[in-house]
This record gives sequence, C-alpha cells and structure tokens, in this order.
Amino acid sequence: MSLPKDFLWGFATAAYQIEGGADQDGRGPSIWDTFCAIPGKIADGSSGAVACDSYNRWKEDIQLLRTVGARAYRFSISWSRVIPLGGRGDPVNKRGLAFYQTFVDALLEAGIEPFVTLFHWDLPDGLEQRYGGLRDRVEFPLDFEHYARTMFAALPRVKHWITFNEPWCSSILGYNLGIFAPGRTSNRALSAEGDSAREPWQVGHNILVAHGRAVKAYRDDFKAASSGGEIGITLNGDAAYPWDPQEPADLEACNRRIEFAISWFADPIYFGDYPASMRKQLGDRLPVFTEEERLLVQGSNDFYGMNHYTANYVRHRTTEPPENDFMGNLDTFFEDKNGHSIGEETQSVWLRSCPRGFRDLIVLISQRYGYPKMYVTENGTSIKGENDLDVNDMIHDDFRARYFDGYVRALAAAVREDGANVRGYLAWSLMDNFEWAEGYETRFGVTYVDYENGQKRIPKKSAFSLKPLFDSLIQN
Ligand code: PNW
Repeated sequence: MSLPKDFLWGFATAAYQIEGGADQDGRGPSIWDTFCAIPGKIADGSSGAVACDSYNRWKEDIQLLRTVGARAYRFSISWSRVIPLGGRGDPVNKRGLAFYQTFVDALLEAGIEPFVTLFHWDLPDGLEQRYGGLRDRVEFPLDFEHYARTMFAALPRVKHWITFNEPWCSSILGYNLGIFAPGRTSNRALSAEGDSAREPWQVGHNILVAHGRAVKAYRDDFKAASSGGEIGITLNGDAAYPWDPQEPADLEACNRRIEFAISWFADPIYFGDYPASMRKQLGDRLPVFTEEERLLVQGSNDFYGMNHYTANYVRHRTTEPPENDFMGNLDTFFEDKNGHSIGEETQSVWLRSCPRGFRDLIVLISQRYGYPKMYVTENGTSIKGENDLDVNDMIHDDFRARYFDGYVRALAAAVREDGANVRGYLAWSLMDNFEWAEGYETRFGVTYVDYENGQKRIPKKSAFSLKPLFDSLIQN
C-alpha cells in the first residue's frame, strides 16, 4: 500500500476534443474552429464541431465515470462558450455558464471530484482577431484574469483549478512548428505569418503572466470561501536519458532538454526567473520579467500539474543552434547509441511506453522544486493500428491496460520509495476524442466512441483496469 487514503484518481478530457455543440446556445468560435477550417491542417480533414457530442451527452459521460469507479474527473471550459468574444468588456453568455454549473453539480452529486482546466488551447477567435491573442503581453493576461474570475464566481464548489494546459504545446506547436492553432511559424510553406524564433517565447511569457494574474485573483477573492480550494498550472514533459551514457555532453543535453520543456515555465513559478541555459541560448529573444510580472508569477502554484506520456534519448549537438531551435541544441531519439529502444511503439510518432521514465521524472521534478504537492493531470497512450481494428477487437485494449499498470506502479514507487508528494492521477482519456492535428484517427480513450453511429460509447478493457489497480495501491 503506497498511496494515501485520499488519493484521487480518474480520467481527463478537454472541451474542444469532446464537446461538439460548436454553434449551440451562443458559443463563439475559437482558434481551433478557425484552424480546422483550413484545408490540410487536420489529418482526416475533421474538426471538433461535433466530436463526442458531450455538450448534449454529458449525462452519459457521468454515468460512464460511475461505471468505471472514478473518484475524479478533469475537464476544461470552452472560454468562447462562456464569453463568446472573449474579452473583459464583452458579454457573458448565461447559457454557456449554466451548462458548466449543471455539469459540476451533477459530478458532485455522483461523488466525483471536478478538476477544471480554464484553458486547454481553445482561445476565443475574437481575441486572436482583436489583438493577436496569446501574443499580447498586456491585453491577454487581463482578459484571461477576467474570464478566470467569471468561472471562479460561477463554480464555487470546484476545489481544483488548472489555469493552463501545457503552455509548451500552445507556444511551440502553435507558434514555432505551426502545427496547432493558430498555426503561426517561420515555415512559409505552412503559414504566411509567424516568427518561430521569437513568438513562442513571448507567448510562453504571456501565458505565465496570465496564469499569475488568475492565481492572484483566486487567492485574493475566492480561495478563502472555497474550503480548501487550490490552483496550479499543468506542464507537459518527457523523461530524458543520454544517447551515450559515457558522454558527459549528452548528460548535460538531457538537463537542457528538461529545462527547455519544463523549467521554462516551472522555474519562473518556483524560483522567479527562466533557467540560465535558456537565457544563454536565446538571449533577448526570451522576454525579461518586469518586477510586477515576477511578483505575479513567483510562488503561484498551489500544486504542480504534471502531464506525462513518454521518454527520449538525448544527444548533444556540436554546431551552433539555429534561431528556430526550441529544444536546447540537441537531438532526441527512441533508440540509444547501441540501438536499444526506449519502449514499445504506439500510434503516435512522439510516444513510446517507458514507465521507468515516469518515476525518474516525478523524482527529478520533486527534487528540483522542493517536493511540491503534485497531481498527474494526464497520462495515457494510443495503440498502433487501433483505429483499423473491428470494434470487438478494439475494446480488448490490453496494450493500454498494460501501459497504465506500468505507469501507475512507477508513480506508486516514486511516492513510496522516493518521497514524492503525488496526490492524484487522471488518465488520458475518458473516451476517444478529437486528437487535434491527428483528427479522429488516433484514439487515446479507455472508451470506444462510434462517431458515425449515434456516438455510442463502449468502455474498453482498460477502462475497468484502473479501479482494481488503485484499490490495491491506496491505503484503506
Ligand atoms: C496532450 N507532443 O497533448 C494534450 O493535453 C491532450 O489534449 C492530448 O489529447 C494528449 O496529450 C494526447 O496527445 C500533447 O507532440 C500533444 O509531444 C502533443 C504532444 C504532447 C502532448
């Protein structure tokens, strides 16, 4: 028995990936609606316009959570459903708010603890049009604070708030590689606009300040009345191992890999400034915190939200980094110097299973940031070829169940043996859904969703695998 009695476990989703109802009850468009409409951006030409239709089938979703025994559920709010144009002077949509109020009440009624993400990438398109969205250092944080306050006031029963999901993805995939909305990049084959060398670092900075503003608002005006409410940010990051363990420069590169992915955001939050390795490589392309900004950001996590999926081998480079480099002048691989694979392949090119990496990364984060309280807010896997299977075979997802078993045991070992303070775990995802640029061809769900025939949901084997696993690990 290694996990505390009050350990929360369950499943996670995000608004644009499951809700659909894109035009219902006054929702405004988000940058993902706009991005999906551009031919060639999404693998199967799809969008989240209908997705799993959870906007209309949320009762089924809650029933599903009960069926599989979940204690917690992480979902996100569609900002443009609540404030269709997004800004602090724009009208609030009562019907959008009411949807989330009803949903939270129903979750609590079912004994399921809500974890609410305020921003899971679907920025109101109105703000993109008005001032360039996440690129605006002043307007964006103010509008985010107003939106956050609107939600804190509307959902007083929620005790776990996540400001931003994976700012690394918003910044790098959205503004360097240009493969996520709004799709800006220096690569002119993909976008007429964008500056991969500068915009991602400014966007990351603005997200940190917006996070800081929302946290201050929560602590000043809502936290006291919430009986134990807490707020934090969710960061993604992969474990890193040296491509050549005998090569000190590869070990240093592993450290840079973590710093450019995780410490980019976590160092300002825990220490008040960016890592020295980033300043050294990026110079004045990395913004400098004003004193006001630093005060907002430093100390702004009640907990560390960790999203984690995979691990890489890392090899240092001996050449000067190009201006669009965002990794810290290194290359990543799934095989080391001797051709040894880090783990089994999945449907996602960026994901291989490596449970030991989970434990090592939990320990690394714990050590660097002083053993913060942590929640794992996402962990899960796709399966190679899953979408090509007949549904009767698809629901026997032994690979996914094995992935969870390995990863959850690695987490339990980090708590039991390494002193990590992990208090919860949310598997990605409750159901198959819109996997961003991959469309619907890649499935991450523990529940099969039949998009063509009435959105029927059928829990897979892995959906039932977590309850017995956690029952065996949580103290009773
Ligand atoms: C996360 N990468 O995204 C997101 O938070 C989820 O919305 C998403 O569905 C899930 O992981 C599965 O992909 C990531 O390319 C997307 O390294 C891409 C990467 C990492 C995380």
